[in-house]
Amino acid sequence: MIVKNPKFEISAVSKKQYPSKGIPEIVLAGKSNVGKSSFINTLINRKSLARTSSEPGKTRQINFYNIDEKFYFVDLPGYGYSKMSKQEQEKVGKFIEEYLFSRENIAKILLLLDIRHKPNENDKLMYDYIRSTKRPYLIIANKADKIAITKVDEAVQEIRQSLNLSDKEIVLPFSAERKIYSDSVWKNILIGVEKQ
Ligand SMILES: Nc1nc2c(ncn2[C@@H]2O[C@H](COP(=O)(O)OP(=O)(O)OP(=O)(O)O)[C@@H](O)[C@H]2O)c(=O)[nH]1
Ligand SMILES: [Mg+2]
Repeated sequence: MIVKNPKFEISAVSKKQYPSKGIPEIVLAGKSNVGKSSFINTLINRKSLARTSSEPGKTRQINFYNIDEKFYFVDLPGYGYSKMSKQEQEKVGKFIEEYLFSRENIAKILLLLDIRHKPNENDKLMYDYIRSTKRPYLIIANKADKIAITKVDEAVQEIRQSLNLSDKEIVLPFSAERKIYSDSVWKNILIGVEKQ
């Protein structure tokens, strides 16, 4: 898809701050530093609309990016960022849960994983949680530029096995750094937008 006019719309930490336009929402979930904000920038061809950092813990609120009035990319704070205080982690966890569980507009949840690593305990918890919301979801194996192209299929298979995925569940490789595999990712996102 060619995005013409992506805009940051609002940061939210509670329901009353969510946008009220009623357009579908494509949500980015995953551990800190896995590349959720970079993913958005890469797909929409903007260098830094979503704020990114090599330090984990950059995104601290729920950020809504309006994509040509067609849908929102919703950038969530990452989990597993140990430098955040326990109290702060709990607070962030609660508003993420509230959003994921109550928001009617969610068209699809994208769980980002690092293609180089097996999902850890937190990733597994998030995966289970996403399933429990009964929303459509898609797993993205990001940072595919970090491994040899000949190893990509194998790495995807390992992720599938460690999450015990069925044939119906989709895992797509991606690289926010090099913008490879973006066609199939766009296709899958747009199916979600249209279905909502
Ligand atoms: N090599 C490589 N680096 C990436 C890729 N995607 C993201 N990065 C890098 O990973 C770091 C973290 O990226 P962010 O997009 O800020 O990660 P995030 O998931 O939004 O992190 P939080 O906001 O802390 O939850 C940055 O230094 C990015 O440049 C990728 O596909 N390949
Ligand atoms: Mg971020």
